[in-house]
Amino acid sequence: MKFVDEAQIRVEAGKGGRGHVSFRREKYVPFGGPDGGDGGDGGSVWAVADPNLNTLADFRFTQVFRAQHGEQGWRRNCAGKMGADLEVAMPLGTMVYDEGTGERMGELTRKNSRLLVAHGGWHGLGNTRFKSSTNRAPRQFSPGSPGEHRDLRLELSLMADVGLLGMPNAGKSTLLAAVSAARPKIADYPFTTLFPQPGVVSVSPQKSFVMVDIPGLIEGAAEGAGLGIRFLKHLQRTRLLLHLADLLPPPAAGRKADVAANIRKINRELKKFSADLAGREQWLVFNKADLMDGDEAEALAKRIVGKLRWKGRWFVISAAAHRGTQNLCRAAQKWVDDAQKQERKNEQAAA
Ligand SMILES: Nc1nc2c(ncn2[C@@H]2O[C@H](COP(=O)(O)OP(=O)(O)OP(=O)(O)O)[C@@H](O)[C@H]2O)c(=O)[nH]1
Ligand SMILES: [Mg+2]
Repeated sequence: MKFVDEAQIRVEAGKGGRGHVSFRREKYVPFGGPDGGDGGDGGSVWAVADPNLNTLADFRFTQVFRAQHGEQGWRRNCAGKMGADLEVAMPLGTMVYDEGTGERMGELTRKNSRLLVAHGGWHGLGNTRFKSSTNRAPRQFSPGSPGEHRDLRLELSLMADVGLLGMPNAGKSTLLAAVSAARPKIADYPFTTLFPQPGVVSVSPQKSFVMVDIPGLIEGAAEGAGLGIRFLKHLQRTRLLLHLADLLPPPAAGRKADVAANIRKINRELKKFSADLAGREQWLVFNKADLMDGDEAEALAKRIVGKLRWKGRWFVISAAAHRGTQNLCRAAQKWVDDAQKQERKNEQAAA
């Protein structure tokens, strides 16, 4: 399926049903009085988070969503039926904007989050409501009010705890495939991955986190080189970045590849996109260790870390041979859990 992370839709709530005008007509009851019932409220439109979706692609086909109108009132003081609400399923991480005012209406950050995007119209009143001591046979009623209509702009920024970052061919998709049920495309040419893909990493039956794979970055991406940097927005909500680096990259432009320089290049592009993201917790993950002897890979990684004066954590793995991947995921899970705990504490302190 094509990945789409922006969409425009129109939502129309139902209008309220109008009130009814009628009078009791029964045998032996003269001057029966008014008995017109109220209309029903119009249905509202809700945006609802659906964890099974991860793209806004469906909105290319359906763009208008209408909730039901309320029914009109009936005689014998029977109220009209309310219009049914309409729920529009959207992926977790969807931000909803009112296109007319530019106002941000909210975002769907949790499973089952619901956001009212168009309020249904109010019901009209039947003539019974207008009865008074001076007007015993009112013919007034009120029409229902119209439901809200809105043009919405939807923006998706995937909800993931851990983001993968790195040059094309570093093995990002191979890592995601090794540790989750996701099946991203893997190939030995650059820019195999064309859109972000999340996967759930289950470290134990009770513990899991979401990892997102994005297209590779190259020098000049901020200026549009390669696939650009717009996909970095899908890392914005992550708590941890895993920066994958190929330990044995092919020579570039006739010169011996320099892993440390590659890592610096990626981080420069990251900074151009967002200082916030550049400051996020980042671990270096040296991949393709299977192409060397065990000790050699470790020693090479150590030299690169030294050259970079890297203060953060680093790992040596082989995504293809599933070596070191479990250990990496367990460490990532612990980091995510601790970050979550800390966030909850901060929220409590603020409340
Ligand atoms: N030997 C070896 N090859 C690997 C390893 N991990 C990935 N590869 C190979 O490296 C190539 C690129 O892997 P991908 O996972 O597609 O790389 P990527 O980082 O997702 O690349 P893009 O999507 O283009 O950004 C493929 O041919 C993989 O089979 C590894 O641990 N060892
Ligand atoms: Mg890939």
